[in-house]
Amino acid sequence: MLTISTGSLREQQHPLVHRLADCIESNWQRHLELSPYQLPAELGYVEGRLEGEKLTIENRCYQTPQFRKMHLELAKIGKIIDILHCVMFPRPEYNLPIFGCDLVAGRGKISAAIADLSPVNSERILPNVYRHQIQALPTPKFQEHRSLPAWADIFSEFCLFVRPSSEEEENQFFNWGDSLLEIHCSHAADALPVSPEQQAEIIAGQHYYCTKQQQNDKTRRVLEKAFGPEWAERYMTSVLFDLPT
Ligand code: BLA
Repeated sequence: MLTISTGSLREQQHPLVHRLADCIESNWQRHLELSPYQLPAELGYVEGRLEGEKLTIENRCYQTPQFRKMHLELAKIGKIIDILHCVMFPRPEYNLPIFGCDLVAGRGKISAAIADLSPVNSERILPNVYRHQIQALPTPKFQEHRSLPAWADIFSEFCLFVRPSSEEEENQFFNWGDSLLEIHCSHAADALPVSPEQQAEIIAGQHYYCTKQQQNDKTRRVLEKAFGPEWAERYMTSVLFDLPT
């Protein structure tokens, strides 16, 4: 069994980023058989400068029998911005949604918190077992829901995108993310492979998901400013949202 050693960057980050990073890894360890996933060399730990501030990126990446790539990325820009980015890409042999989560904290306050299980099958609808379990969760209540940009038609009807306004709301987001992971990892652990026709549809669905996520200009801008446009393009297409083969 591969044990995850907890990193150091999260200790300097917003408490919700730190807690959620630990929670994601603990769900992974509890339910799945992890092996290492090799990111392109030199992109595991990256340092750059953005407007005079140091930008640090720390990547953790694993694979399992059900997931081709499970990626947790933590990034810090000086004392100004903390980011948590997480995506679990299933192997196309399984009809499993893509778990995605992004947390952006600016000057100590979370400005964007998003978590979803996004369907990539041809109907673009979550399997019934998922829907029932998500519907049975306590509905989290937030003062400020944020609206999704135009590229974001990939998310499910359960997608939560908020600006938490208190510690209580941060806890609700944390619990929601933990519950999605618990549901997802426990189903994935006993998933059965689908037919080759369905696999082809799932590959197409994952392609669509990745090409849409690559259109997030807010992510791109941060990376471009620190590392230049070519580096940002390579990072977005080979580390954050690489297409399945
Ligand atoms: C928004 N993502 C953002 C924002 C920044 C980043 C700065 C704007 C925050 C705000 O409006 O308050 C930056 N996110 C990053 C960077 C990385 C990152 C630099 O992950 C990585 C190095 N983004 C994802 C995933 C999802 C996602 C997996 O990476 C969802 C599952 C969503 N991020 C997402 C969305 C927005 C966002 C929907 C809002 C975009 C908008 O309002 O235009």
